[in-house]
Amino acid sequence: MSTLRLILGDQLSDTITSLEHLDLAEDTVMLCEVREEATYVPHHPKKIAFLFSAMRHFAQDLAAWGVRVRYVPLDDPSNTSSLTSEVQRAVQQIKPARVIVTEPSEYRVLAMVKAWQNTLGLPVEILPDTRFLATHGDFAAWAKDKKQLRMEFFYRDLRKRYDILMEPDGTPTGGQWNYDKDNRKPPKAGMRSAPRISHKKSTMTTDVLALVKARFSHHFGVLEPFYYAVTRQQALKELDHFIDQVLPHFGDYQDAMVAGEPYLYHSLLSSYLNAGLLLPLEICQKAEGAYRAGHVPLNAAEGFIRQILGWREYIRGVYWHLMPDYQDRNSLNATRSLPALYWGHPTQMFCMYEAVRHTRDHAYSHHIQRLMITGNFALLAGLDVKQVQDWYLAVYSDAYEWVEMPNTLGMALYGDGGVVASKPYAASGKYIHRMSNYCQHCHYDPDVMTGDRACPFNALYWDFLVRHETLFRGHQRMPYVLSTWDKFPPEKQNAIRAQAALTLKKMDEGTL
Ligand code: FAD
Ligand code: DLZ
Ligand code: SF4
Repeated sequence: MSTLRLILGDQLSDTITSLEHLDLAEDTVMLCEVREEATYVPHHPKKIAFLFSAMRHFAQDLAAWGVRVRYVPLDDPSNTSSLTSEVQRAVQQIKPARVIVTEPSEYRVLAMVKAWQNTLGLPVEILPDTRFLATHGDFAAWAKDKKQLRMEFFYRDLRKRYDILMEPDGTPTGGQWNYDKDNRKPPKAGMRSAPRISHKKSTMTTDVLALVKARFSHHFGVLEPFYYAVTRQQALKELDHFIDQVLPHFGDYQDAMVAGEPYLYHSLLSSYLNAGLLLPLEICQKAEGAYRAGHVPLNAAEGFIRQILGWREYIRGVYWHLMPDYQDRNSLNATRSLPALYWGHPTQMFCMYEAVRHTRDHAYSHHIQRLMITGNFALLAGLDVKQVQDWYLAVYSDAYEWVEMPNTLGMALYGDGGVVASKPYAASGKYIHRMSNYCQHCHYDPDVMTGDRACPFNALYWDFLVRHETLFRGHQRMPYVLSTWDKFPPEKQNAIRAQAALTLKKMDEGTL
């Protein structure tokens, strides 16, 4: 039966289910670069270039294996600009008997694909995405009857199921499930990022860079230099480099931040993983292999594996379990407009400047910058949850709604009321001072609460807790923090709240 098989931009894996039972004589595999997907939020130019170049290289490989490929570049004059209209156009021209697609990773795109059966007038088969390690059914079965969802227990089940860092007697390797207490070291003086590899640009990538420059230069973010891997072979090189050179230090400095060092010991693998160039199980198995070979300490291997086998799968589980209602949550009623400093408007807050600068230059910042700098600031300032989510979705090369939304709405903004985070990740300047060397470069002082030099995080932290005190006084893990506030004399409380109001005013005016 002649089949049109659609591969979406984040489905670039040769094991993707939509390629199973491919008939080389009858079938056509289709990929399309469309304006609608590149602009529904203004994606970072590096992200668009990465995805388009990776899509083109993937299509080239398929064609080399003898597959009939229909590739629609963005600048093809007949390109109709949306996934739906491109599939429609292909069906009219090729006249297949059916369309096959692996389930899109985002609810929005799944809803689009589900409508095709009616609009196209032919069968549209949606296959499961088997690249993830837990199915939607697995997550739903695990979540059923649980009062509170917690990643740790979901992760332990997956460790057992996939036999990762497990001993033959069923106990976790090293006797513990979790080595986080070893993984929160502040940076050492003079600490630098591990050396990184870069990749030679093919003509295909050079063409894509010219296209992205011509069409999307007005989006926030710097396009060149462009050093991303764009093929599976290159992504595998990134993985091997990380395991050999970087992973040994990953655990210790997972939460550290250093001025001028965007990467430290993080893997930079999320963009490749989320687009399908790498698979989660192969990454976890390589990390475990490095530990078993004595090359990597257990706290680093376990800490890293937990991010992928634990957090990544759990986050996806939450998204699909709670969508579509999840997207409308705003449990703290956060509605203040996103300030211009998120788009690079000058600020005297060095930590925010640094996190936004890394984002602009690399379409990347590491987890603690996302959570404890830009995320923490948005939480404390009460920034609009949708605007903040759109920002995270646009600016990071690894961002797709299924992973961005629970991380932003749930983990960073506590907007899901505590599904992802057991308590808000709210912190004052003290935390940032401890975990980074940012404050020594800053106009503000992390030890000062009020006045011109006061670190904005300090007053905003207390103001946030007090704004939501009714909720937090009834929260299992928050009342002890408010008991400190209760001990402040009224004049100190008033001064802090006045400082917070001034800080928000300056933020809105663009003078913070
Ligand atoms: P490493 O620190 O090296 O971690 C290894 C891998 O673990 C990552 O590549 C990633 O695949 C996985 N991982 C780690 N933490 C998480 C997590 N919380 N959720 C899911 N996977 C995780 N990650 C995305 O992939 N896409 C996003 O759009 C995204 N948005 C985020 C928004 C906010 C507000 C926050 C706080 C976190 C977000 N994350 C997102 C999670 C995390 O910050 C990134 O996965 C990580 O920074 C990617 O860099 P890395 O590959 O160097 O990760
Ligand atoms: C993010 C993105 C971009 C920028 N461009 C395309 C594209 O041109 N074609 C495509 O198939 N996918 C693209 N994507 C990914 C989609 O927006 C979306 O995240 C995936 O289809 C998963 O649902
Ligand atoms: Fe950030 Fe405050 Fe430190 Fe400045 S003093 S870098 S604003 S935490």
